[in-house]
Amino acid sequence: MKPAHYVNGAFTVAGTSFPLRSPVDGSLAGAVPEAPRELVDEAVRAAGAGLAGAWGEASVEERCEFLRRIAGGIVERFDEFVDAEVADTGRPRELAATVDVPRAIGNFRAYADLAYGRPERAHPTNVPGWSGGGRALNYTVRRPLGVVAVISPWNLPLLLLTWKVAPALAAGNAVVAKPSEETPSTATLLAEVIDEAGLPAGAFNLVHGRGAGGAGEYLASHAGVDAIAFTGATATGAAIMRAAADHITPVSFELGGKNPAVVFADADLAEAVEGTARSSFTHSGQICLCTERVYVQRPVFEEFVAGLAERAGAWRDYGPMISAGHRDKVLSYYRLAREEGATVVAGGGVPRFGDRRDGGFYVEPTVLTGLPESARTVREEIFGPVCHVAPFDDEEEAVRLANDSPYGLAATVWTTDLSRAHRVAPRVQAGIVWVNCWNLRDLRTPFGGVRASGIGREGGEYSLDFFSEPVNVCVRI
Ligand code: NAD
Ligand code: 6OD
Repeated sequence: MKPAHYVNGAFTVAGTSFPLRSPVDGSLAGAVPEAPRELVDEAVRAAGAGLAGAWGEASVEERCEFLRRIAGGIVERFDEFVDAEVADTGRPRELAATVDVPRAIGNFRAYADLAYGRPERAHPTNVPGWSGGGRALNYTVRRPLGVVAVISPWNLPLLLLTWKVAPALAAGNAVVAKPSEETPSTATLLAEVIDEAGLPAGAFNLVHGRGAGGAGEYLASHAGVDAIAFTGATATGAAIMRAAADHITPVSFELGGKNPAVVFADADLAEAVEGTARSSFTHSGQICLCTERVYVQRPVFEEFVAGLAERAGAWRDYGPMISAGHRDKVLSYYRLAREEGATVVAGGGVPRFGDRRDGGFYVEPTVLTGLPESARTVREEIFGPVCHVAPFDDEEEAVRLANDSPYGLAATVWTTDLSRAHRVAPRVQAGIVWVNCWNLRDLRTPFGGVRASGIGREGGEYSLDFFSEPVNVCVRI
């Protein structure tokens, strides 16, 4: 798959390019075109023209039909999408085939259903007051925001891109997407599928390139962009917010996390160990929802740590870090943890496979203990297959520790005490709290974080709310 831009219904590789490396063995895997400013301008112009033309005139029924066609197009080219996602990220094939690509299909189907079934509101009015009061019918219609920039990360490239593109299109916006420079391939395939689905020119545009100093930064500060939906690092969110400030551009932000898991002594321990291993090591910890802080009630602390260390040691078929740079960042935290006084109970280094993967960007699943809560390793997002486990004594302490973070994206509570689950879960300061499970997703539910983990909520009607604005019409009757 050769990455290409898609602007105003045409593919191009205009501009310079930079090399793409396979995270599996570090080999040269291709080249990513960097969209020059003129091409970003053209994409934004095309999106605006699309809104003024056929795409803007499409009814909600027609838009939803396009979304279903896009879902069908991904189904038809399922294996190509899986291959491309595996090639860019090195993730296990099973993950791409059971999570990433099915979720992309699910995202388009879900928003076709949700947008089509969405009611508008009416308020029959009979009030005294200004202008003599009187009877009126108020009704509220939602109109699209306009040209939406979608800027997405490398960790779940297709899933997170379509999670924004689908509701943005469903609500009637035109999109200019800028995927991560590390993972351009499935975005290009998506553009092909959208082209084959016959969306009017300008409705969807794709520009590749870097973030800071590249196409991403230029797009975020563009006067022609009416809203920005961004998923990525908190520091990048801050930079985008500054760029958006000049034009008062609304933003929806899904940012970083340092997610806690709280394991009570009454939990099904085997389930809690297995669930925590999954939540810390799946996709080598490169999911924003992954657990990096684990708090375990003291009576079961030793047994839990031993169980988790065993699972970490036995963890197989894991993918690499996305890049040499990210591998180095994660390894720098493995070193820092030791300097800060951690006990490394599992992992902590680089695995040796005896095959081409030894040239790749792998790190070992790692379990740490013994650090104070003030340690940088416990406070900063690492985004690798690593967690720190600490003991606690009672419910109050567990809630305090879980909430002692600048972030607040997701949390997991393990307990068999139903009352405790309902007491603790709402007190955890995170946008998503799972009880006795992790990453169990229903696309209608609100998704997002508090504090440094984001602004706003996506998912179901929450996404449709962000990607549209209500207009009230008051008719005297
Ligand atoms: P990143 O912030 O480095 O990059 C994300 C995207 O932003 C890329 O497309 C990049 O090119 C672009 N970008 C970078 N700098 C930019 C700038 N100044 N202006 C405009 N665009 C810019 O993030 P990443 O390394 O790709 O992803 C990992 C991070 O994303 C982690 O912090 C992770 O927690 C977070 N994340 C959060 C969620 C969530 O739902 N909360 C989901 C996935 C990832
Ligand atoms: O499941 C989702 O909808 C979602 N947005 C997941 C985000 C994962 C972050 O890496």
